[in-house]
Amino acid sequence: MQLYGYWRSSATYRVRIALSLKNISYQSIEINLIEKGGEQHSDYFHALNPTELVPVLVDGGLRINQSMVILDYLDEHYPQPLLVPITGEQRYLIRSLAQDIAVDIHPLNNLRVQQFLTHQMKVKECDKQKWLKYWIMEGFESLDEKLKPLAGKFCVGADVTLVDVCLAPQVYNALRVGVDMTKYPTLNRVYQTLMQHPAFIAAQPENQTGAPTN
Ligand SMILES: N[C@@H](CCC(=O)N[C@@H](CS)C(=O)NCC(=O)O)C(=O)O
Repeated sequence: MQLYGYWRSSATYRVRIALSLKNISYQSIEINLIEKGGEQHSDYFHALNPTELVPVLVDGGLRINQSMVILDYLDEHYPQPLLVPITGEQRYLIRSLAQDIAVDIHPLNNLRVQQFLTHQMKVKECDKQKWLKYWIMEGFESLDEKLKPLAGKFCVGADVTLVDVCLAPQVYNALRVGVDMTKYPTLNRVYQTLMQHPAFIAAQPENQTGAPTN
């Protein structure tokens, strides 16, 4: 199994967490999103995913992009531990909370959106930072409210679910742009717990090849 991704990409980070939780061995292939204009735009990567976004998972003859679909694939083929229960109403809740992050928050902060704001819209750096923070804070406010009655040790109860897999990378992004996580006590508490979990530690951006060492 090969994972094409980037150490700082939050969508790749989601997949790394799942691979690590499920103890799946894989080869990590770095696509540097920053240097030389971004390797995601190279002919080599374009042939793999014409959308020019990471991650892409290759397993034998199968090639999947979209991190949430990759996570579905991993849950189906490597069910220990499951990120989404197979039966019961809670699976819909877990999926919708995960999508609150992956579909409604994350895309507004993506690199290509930031690059468009800077180069095409001529938005000043301080206003771009305002944009990044605003959309994360807007999403975190309602997410914190939703998780308050649901959270146990993790986002939904006592076990790690797909919501935690999406939360950790999004909080990582939030901290990078200076969001004050104390405003979101439930998210903050669960994030602190996740950062002690061995599978999450192994998947952290700073623990990947390609990350700066200092
Ligand atoms: N919906 C996609 C989003 C993928 C995505 O946005 N990837 C980012 C990194 S987190 C990327 O490759 N950005 C490159 C760019 O914007 O040029 C997924 O979940 O896989």
